[in-house]
Amino acid sequence: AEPEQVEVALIGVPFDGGTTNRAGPRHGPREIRNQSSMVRRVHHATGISPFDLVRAGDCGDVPTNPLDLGDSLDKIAAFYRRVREASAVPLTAGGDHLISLPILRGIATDGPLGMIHFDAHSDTYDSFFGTSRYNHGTPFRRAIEEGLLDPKRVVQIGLRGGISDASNFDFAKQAGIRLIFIEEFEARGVDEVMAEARAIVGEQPIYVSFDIDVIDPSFAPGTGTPEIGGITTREAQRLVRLLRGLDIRGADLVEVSPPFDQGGITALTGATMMFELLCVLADSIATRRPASAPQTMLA
Ligand code: NNH
Ligand code: MN
Ligand code: MN
Ligand code: MN
Repeated sequence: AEPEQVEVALIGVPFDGGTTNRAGPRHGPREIRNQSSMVRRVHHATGISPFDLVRAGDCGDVPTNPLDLGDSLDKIAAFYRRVREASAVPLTAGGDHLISLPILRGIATDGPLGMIHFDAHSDTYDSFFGTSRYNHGTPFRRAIEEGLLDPKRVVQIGLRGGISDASNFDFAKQAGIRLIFIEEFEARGVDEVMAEARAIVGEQPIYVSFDIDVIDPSFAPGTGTPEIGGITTREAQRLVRLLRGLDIRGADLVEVSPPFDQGGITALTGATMMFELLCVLADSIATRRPASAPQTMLA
């Protein structure tokens, strides 16, 4: 589909990141698509199909340039600007988490967004892999510096990696991000954590970023930086379902790395979580849409 034809644009960004060309997350969108036929089309929790609520269509992969990081970021941002101009909401399969930066450059055109970010890592390093400022581990530092995110409306949930170099957490805390480490998550539980997250982001527009490595490697081994002691798939589903009602302007599911996957389990987990995100996005769009707008199905 073209972005102009849909309300939810499903998009693949097959991109590995900047410094390394080690093939990994670039294969994520393909394997997530391969698994998506396994994913049920009617939501267990609501009994409603998102495809009955919104026009959602696969807009294909954004072409990137493995040999030129800056060119890749420009191509991604330009594609999402077009999606934004078409008033479609992008739901992205990654790809290295760095892709969230050019996605935000494309869609945060009316001022900074809030964000609910599920991840084992904060991804707020100043640089990673030597000196590069545009790389794996850095997207949300850059997004805050560029005014794409309002850090006081950002919540990170599930953190447990990168403890040996705490500099990224220092930045995140000073910026005003609410960091919820896995120990606090375990102590308080899904519902209480999400009630707080919803209160922090409020009713203003937000972005949702879901790094597959927030889930325990027993359910999602196929990722570049697995961290034990993660959340279960059942907790992940409940977390995403509790986004319902928020004003979500875009979402991504990143860091599925098929070369490290076991029997496609990570791609299945990723495809299922994308379906959960689609259900929430469809509900968000349908409840905000003027009653007169036409609805046609395009699955
Ligand atoms: N592994 C690094 C850390 O310790 C950078 C982040 N890596 C990620 N982020 N996979 O999601 O924080
Ligand atoms: Mn992570
Ligand atoms: Mn990440
Ligand atoms: Mn990651």
